[in-house]
Amino acid sequence: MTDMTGTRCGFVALIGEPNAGKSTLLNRMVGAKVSIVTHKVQTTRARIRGVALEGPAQIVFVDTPGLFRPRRRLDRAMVAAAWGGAADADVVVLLVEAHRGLTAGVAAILDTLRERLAPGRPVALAINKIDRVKSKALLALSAEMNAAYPFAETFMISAEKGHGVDDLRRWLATRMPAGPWLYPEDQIADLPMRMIAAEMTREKLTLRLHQELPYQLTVETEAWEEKKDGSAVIHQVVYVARDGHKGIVLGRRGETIKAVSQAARAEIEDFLGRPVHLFLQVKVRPGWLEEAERYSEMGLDFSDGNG
Ligand SMILES: Nc1nc2c(ncn2[C@@H]2O[C@H](COP(=O)(O)OP(=O)(O)OP(=O)(O)O)[C@@H](O)[C@H]2O)c(=O)[nH]1
Ligand SMILES: [Mg+2]
Repeated sequence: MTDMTGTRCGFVALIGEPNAGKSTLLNRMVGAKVSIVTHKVQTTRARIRGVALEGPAQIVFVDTPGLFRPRRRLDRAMVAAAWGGAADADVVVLLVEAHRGLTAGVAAILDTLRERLAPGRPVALAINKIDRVKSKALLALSAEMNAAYPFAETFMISAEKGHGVDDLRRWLATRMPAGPWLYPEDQIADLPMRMIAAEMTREKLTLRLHQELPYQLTVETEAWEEKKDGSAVIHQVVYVARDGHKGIVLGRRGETIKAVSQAARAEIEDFLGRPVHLFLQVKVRPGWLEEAERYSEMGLDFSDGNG
């Protein structure tokens, strides 16, 4: 048992524009893939907690959906979830892409931070993807960002390669309030396994499908059965909004869904460390983007999508 005197524990919200690298950073901090990552925008849909330890501190990282101007119900619910994560955090880390700099989207986030965040709540700047730019550009961007907002600290990182991530974690640890740890020492995520497994399948679908289609689908774990031999039998449903989408998800002779199923199964097996039998079913459900139950399955608040 760890000596629990002098422990610290708190929440760190990772916010930023879609594709900034928030989920990549969360996984890097936790040391395991608990949040899905793709090269496409709007991958993360809900708040995902990952737990990291740094000396006497337990840091609960909260990955959030990207912040952008929401148009549709799902957009609005995602953006509301992200701001909710920021409001509840002890420290906010704003991720900005080094090669894109202070975009209109980043400026809009800074405006909202000024309006919404409790005074005195520290916000750290993490300039991410530094592997993509020259160091001279980084200094200019850091100066520009710090002129625009009073950041508590600035870090230059590559979430993907790991540069600067340890420094950031150490600094965050010192900012955590004193208090007992919220999670057992060996816990790395706070998301039901059924949902993690559904997210892994959604990642494989997102990577394989083009354009708007990934936005128009959602994956739910319907049944999970533990077998005596230690394996798990998992049934998932892929909900699509249109008949035509079903054919695309299945692919010619079911090739697409088969490949997705194999890739997802491998990843779920890897995460669980035991054999998995994964069964995917595609269902057409035209109104799913307006169904409260689909939102709660994703971990979102349906009413946040109103207005
Ligand atoms: N070159 C480079 N690419 C990175 C880095 N960090 C993340 N990426 C890539 O950026 C893309 C987006 O990463 P995500 O972690 O999914 O971004 P996100 O901010 O969670 O995106 P949303 O969930 O859509 O808001 C992926 O293709 C990552 O591999 C980095 O440090 N360097
Ligand atoms: Mg993400």
